[in-house]
Amino acid sequence: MGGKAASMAVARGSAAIFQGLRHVCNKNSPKFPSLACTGLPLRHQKCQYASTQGLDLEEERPQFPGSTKAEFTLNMDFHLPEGAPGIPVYRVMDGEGRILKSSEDPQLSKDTVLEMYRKMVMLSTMDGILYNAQRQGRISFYMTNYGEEGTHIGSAAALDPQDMAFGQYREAGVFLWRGYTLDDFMNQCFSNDLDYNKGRAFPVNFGSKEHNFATYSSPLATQMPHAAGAAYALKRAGTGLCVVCYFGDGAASEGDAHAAFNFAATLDCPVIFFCRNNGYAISTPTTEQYRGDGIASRGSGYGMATIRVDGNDTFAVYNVTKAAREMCVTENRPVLIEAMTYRIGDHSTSDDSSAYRTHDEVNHYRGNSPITRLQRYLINQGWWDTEQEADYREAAKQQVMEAFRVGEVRKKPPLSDLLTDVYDTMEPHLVKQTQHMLHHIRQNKEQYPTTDIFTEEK
Ligand SMILES: Cc1ncc(C[n+]2csc(CCOP(=O)(O)OP(=O)(O)O)c2C)c(N)n1
Ligand SMILES: [Mg+2]
Repeated sequence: MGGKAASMAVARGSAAIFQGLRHVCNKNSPKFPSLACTGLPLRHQKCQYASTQGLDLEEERPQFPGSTKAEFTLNMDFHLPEGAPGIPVYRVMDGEGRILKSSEDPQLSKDTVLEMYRKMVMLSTMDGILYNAQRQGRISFYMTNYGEEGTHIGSAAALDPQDMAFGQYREAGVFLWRGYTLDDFMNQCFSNDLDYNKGRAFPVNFGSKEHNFATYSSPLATQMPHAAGAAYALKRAGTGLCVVCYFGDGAASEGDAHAAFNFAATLDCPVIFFCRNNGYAISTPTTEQYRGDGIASRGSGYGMATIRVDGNDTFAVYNVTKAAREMCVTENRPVLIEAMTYRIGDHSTSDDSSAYRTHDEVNHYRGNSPITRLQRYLINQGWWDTEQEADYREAAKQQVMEAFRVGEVRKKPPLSDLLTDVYDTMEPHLVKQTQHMLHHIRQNKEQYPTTDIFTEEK
């Protein structure tokens, strides 16, 4: 008998022994009426009958430190994920903007819902203008948020503005909700002297201390362990605040995502991991990214409370984020939200998505966008009409264009800021690079309209 066959036989033998014990214990013996053997797994049974037979059932409990919940089984059943039902998608409104169950209506005031809607339209308007500005060569890069406005505004509105936010790059609506102004967006995209990043990051790398939003970092998922750490710090400080950490379906494949989930779960960190599952990581569709049921299916593996939500239903996103926040701050535990949505725009201005998906597919989602759905709700309520819609869209365009005009013509940040804030005293290799740079700039001054060339040249 080969080694494998032999071990199978041993396994079958021990299975038979366990089966026997189970069988004996399940007998309702008239001799022992107090017998508590009701078919419960062996480890739950203090079986008098067994003990009279000299059988120590305690011995048969799984004693492995790796799982404190497991029970023995006599059935060799592999857990096949394809056999499990899909994790349901929570929603509040249907596509026509009708509330499906009154108990789920978040009962937001007219003013609040109008503010949410206006911010979503403003975001989309800004996206259109900055996308075209890149096409005209006026900014170097841009990423639109089309289709994901509901995930941004729905979640942001449910949080405390003091909750620390970490993002990936496609969360401009959260900034907008928190009061980051159109000027702030423009200053960053034009890298001018009012940019909070001092011109050191390319467009879309927003961040603001004032708005409790950590600056984006281009390498995917690096924000996730930072978010877990920040949540741990907030817990230790007893602030009653939580952290929200946005990330994409693609970023969830990074090792940092695993590290963040596991740290947050084992250290009981009050962090909401908010996955924007928009169907793509640039050109890679989710069908090629993973074999499990989305990102939500990973939550219980880490021991996290998890929910999946219709990301195009702004009220559903609001409800789950509000409830997740409550769990985070009252129970000190991480929560995973997977918001199902669709990236309507190209990945970025460096992408042409018609190379890997059809116009029909995109148009299907465009017709069911979160903006359309919330607009239908507003119209159903009698709070909005087509005239107000046209007026607001025009006003939004004017506001964005005005901020654009102002931001575009401002000078660049002082070059003296370029190499500061990292080292206390400048490293020799940076001194050398600075000299090279100054030489180059002196020779090409007209190309560098900064507020100073270098401090000595002011
Ligand atoms: C570590 C790392 N690997 C690869 C990239 C290149 N990259 C930038 S965005 C992106 C796709 C991310 O997709 P997803 O997380 O789903 O976010 P989405 O763009 O869909 O919002 C990739 C692969 C990167 N920035 N960092
Ligand atoms: Mg994605």
